[in-house]
Amino acid sequence: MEKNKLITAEEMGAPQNDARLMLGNEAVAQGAWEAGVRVVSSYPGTPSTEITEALARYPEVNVQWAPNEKVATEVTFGAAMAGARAMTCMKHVGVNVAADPIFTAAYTGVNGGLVLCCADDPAMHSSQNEQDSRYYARAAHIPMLEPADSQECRDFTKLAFQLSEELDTPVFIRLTTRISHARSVVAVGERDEIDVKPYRKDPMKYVMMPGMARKRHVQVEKREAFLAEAANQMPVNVVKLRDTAMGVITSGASYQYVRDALPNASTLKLGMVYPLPMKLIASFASKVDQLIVMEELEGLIEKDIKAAGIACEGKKYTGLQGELSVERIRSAVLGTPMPEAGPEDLPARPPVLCPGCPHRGVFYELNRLGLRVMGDIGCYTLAALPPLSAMDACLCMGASIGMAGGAERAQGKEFSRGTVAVLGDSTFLHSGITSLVDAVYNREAITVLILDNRITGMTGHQQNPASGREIHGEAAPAVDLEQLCRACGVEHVRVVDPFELKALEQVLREETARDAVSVIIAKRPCALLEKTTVPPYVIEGCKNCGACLKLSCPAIERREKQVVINPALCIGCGMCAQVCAFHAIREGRRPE
Ligand SMILES: Cc1ncc(C[n+]2csc(CCOP(=O)(O)OP(=O)(O)O)c2C)c(N)n1
Repeated sequence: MEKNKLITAEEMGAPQNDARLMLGNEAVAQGAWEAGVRVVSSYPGTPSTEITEALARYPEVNVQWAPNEKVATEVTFGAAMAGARAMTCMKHVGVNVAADPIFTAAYTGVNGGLVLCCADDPAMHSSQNEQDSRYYARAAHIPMLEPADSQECRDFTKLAFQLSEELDTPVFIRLTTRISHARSVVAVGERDEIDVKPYRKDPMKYVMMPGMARKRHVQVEKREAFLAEAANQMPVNVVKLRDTAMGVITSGASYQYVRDALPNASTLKLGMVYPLPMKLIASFASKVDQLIVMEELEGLIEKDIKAAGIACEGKKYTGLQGELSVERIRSAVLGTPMPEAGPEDLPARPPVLCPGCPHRGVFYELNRLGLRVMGDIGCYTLAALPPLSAMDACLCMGASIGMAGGAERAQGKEFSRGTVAVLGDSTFLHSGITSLVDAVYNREAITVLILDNRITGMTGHQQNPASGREIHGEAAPAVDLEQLCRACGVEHVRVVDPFELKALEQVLREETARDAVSVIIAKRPCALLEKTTVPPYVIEGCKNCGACLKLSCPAIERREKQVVINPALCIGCGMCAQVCAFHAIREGRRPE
């Protein structure tokens, strides 16, 4: 770790010969490509997914989907240890899954650069919580960079690889939804073809038994102290003195809001949010009359500044929840009234399962049979909403099976006769398998329903190990879910077509009645994956009983007093015809 080797402003910008309008996520991919990344392994998760998808378009990079974030991190760690620049990308909750290898990779360090890109989702646009990944950087003692626009996404990613190799550590890039999914102009450069470094056996560095790990921990502390000092000079942390009556310390998307809301305020924009440049902060604080910290989610930076004995305020203005905005900052700091919210009488438009979604019939039957549903994360979580209303709990990816098992231990086996654990194919492969093994091993009587729609639907159709294709769309070996469940020791495995409601009901009744673990695989491709050739259904002789509306199909509408099928939306799955007691719904005629 030679001090003079740390990055200069010119190096950060690199030679630039082209400018493009890019999503933050695309710019991260561009930066990684320019930095000579060779191996990328990720698990999809909004708002991070497009980074890996964009990287898959660069032929020089070996890009793969992994079954989960832990595997992805281990694969990229292995690649970095073996000398290649490598990167893994995930959403914030993915870091929880990957935390085990991440914490110890901070001890071993790397050979080729290793970048861990995590995208947080303040306001939970598509997440189950608002956790702040900056805590991970602190807890694992890993440096963290936070870009504030697409240009910085590209620049900071290049810098992250450089820092990783210079300092022998993984480096985090932290994004948030507004940085990942906003477009701005990016000056791009050429790819640096960085050679793969030689592989060197070095058990003292890479075998983390207590004796070795204790020595490496000393290195971690030294590295952190060095970087905390170097951070004071790093060009990613930028002071702009304007009116010195007010100074704002901020980073990422919050910086953009601050510039609009408080254009005259002096700013310290932190490009590195861990470790913090405390001397630079102290110097900035000494130049302004009032010091404010504007950060989304937790008040980490504010706490550290206060702990250093520097007076500042932050969370008193904004609280811990949701995204900041120009209006929110103006209102909190300047007392400007918040703009009026939109009209309150607008009808709510909750998201719904697509027309023809194979999950629909499953939840319709689960509701009808009055079964308790231990749910999971995927498109099917939407079935928690009325009228399907078929979910009792949803915690995190893969949790459904464990929750059903725990409930059985609390309530007894009889409880499992009225309970089903439901999860998708990607989620089962992500983190459901081990819980299934647990259920068999501990002689539970739970019923597991795997919704095998041959794709990772929720995050926008990524391939997975059961889909038979890899990230580039090429054929790949497909995990046989039926065989896999049998190999886990499940004796009762049934495969059903979720469009066949009667058969589905029968199988549900039989399998929930068992005294042993059983698995039902509801197998039918996602409605957006395979277009049906069936003509839209029509309603004739409707008795207006509303039974078909309980399917919650967007193609079935009540227009004034009449229930009709919208031919532009109907894909002809025929489930509505099955639930109509009056046989008033039938296949329409193919257009001439
Ligand atoms: C740990 C973690 N990683 C990633 C995600 C993002 N995510 C939400 S659902 C989902 C997968 C859904 O796929 P699948 O289980 O096949 O169900 P589908 O949406 O296709 O019905 C993913 C990757 C997440 N919520 N948590």
